[in-house]
Amino acid sequence: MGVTKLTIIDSHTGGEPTRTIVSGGPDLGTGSMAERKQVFAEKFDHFRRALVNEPRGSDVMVGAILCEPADSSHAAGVIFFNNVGYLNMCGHGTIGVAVTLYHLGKIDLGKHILETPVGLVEINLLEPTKVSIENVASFRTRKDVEIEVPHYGVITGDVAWGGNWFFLIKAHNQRIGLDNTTRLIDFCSQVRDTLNQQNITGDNGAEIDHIELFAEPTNESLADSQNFVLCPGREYDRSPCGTGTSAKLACLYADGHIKENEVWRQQSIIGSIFEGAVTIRDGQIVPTISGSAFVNMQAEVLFDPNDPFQFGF
Ligand code: PYC
Repeated sequence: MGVTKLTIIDSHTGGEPTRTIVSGGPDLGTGSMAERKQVFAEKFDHFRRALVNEPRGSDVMVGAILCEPADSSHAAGVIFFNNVGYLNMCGHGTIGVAVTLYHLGKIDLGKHILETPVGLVEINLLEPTKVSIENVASFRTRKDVEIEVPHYGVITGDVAWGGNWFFLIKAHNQRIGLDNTTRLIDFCSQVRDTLNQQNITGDNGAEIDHIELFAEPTNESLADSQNFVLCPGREYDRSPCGTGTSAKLACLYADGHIKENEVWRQQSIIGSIFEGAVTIRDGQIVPTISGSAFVNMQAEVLFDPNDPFQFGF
């Protein structure tokens, strides 16, 4: 019986997993990563479901597919996805992909360019497990937006882009803690639903699909802030979220709370930390995010045509 095989490498970045398809994935053509993301979604969505959804995956899994870059001087192209769809960019995922490429012997320590659906990202592999990424330019589009959230009252937040669209909330009366995630997920989901209902969006009507809450860090000598990030779907980021930290840095810089090259340490709900800073280039805020990732599994995925759930559910 014919069984198709593909190879994946799993890694985690500050506790958040990335499952990278390194061979045997679908042929997405030779266009830009934005075009190939479209092809993936339209023709090969069953690969996404198979890799990150049950029974092989779980709701928390973020997937990545390595592609031949459109420009051969770049290290690779990458498209990120999760249990409900596709991500524009993914900071923890980029750090995971960087250590995966090193593990495969495809890159050396030092700087390399990755192509993503939203533009070029520079990865700097400082050590085999320590990576700094220069993200796409990040910016805030709206400050102090007030929304009335059912059961929770009036909530104020900022709309910002860090490679994905975020609603960032400082005052929320929620306790950030691993024993409180059910309530945090409910609160953030209600915020996201309210933004959708009120047609509060990112640029060009883009859905704000990530909600980010901030609190004091558990230890001020280790971090400047702790966050909770609800990702598209109903799972939360175990890492401090690279695109969320980028959006935060854009807000901090716009408010004059950080200067160029000043380090901001963002702690996740599980205590992992990213360090971030911004530089200003051609008037744009360009964030750099640093963190660690570890490769923790390599596997061959088997598709058995007799298995009714071979492509997940
Ligand atoms: O690190 O940017 C990130 C991210 C987005 C969704 C999950 N992680």
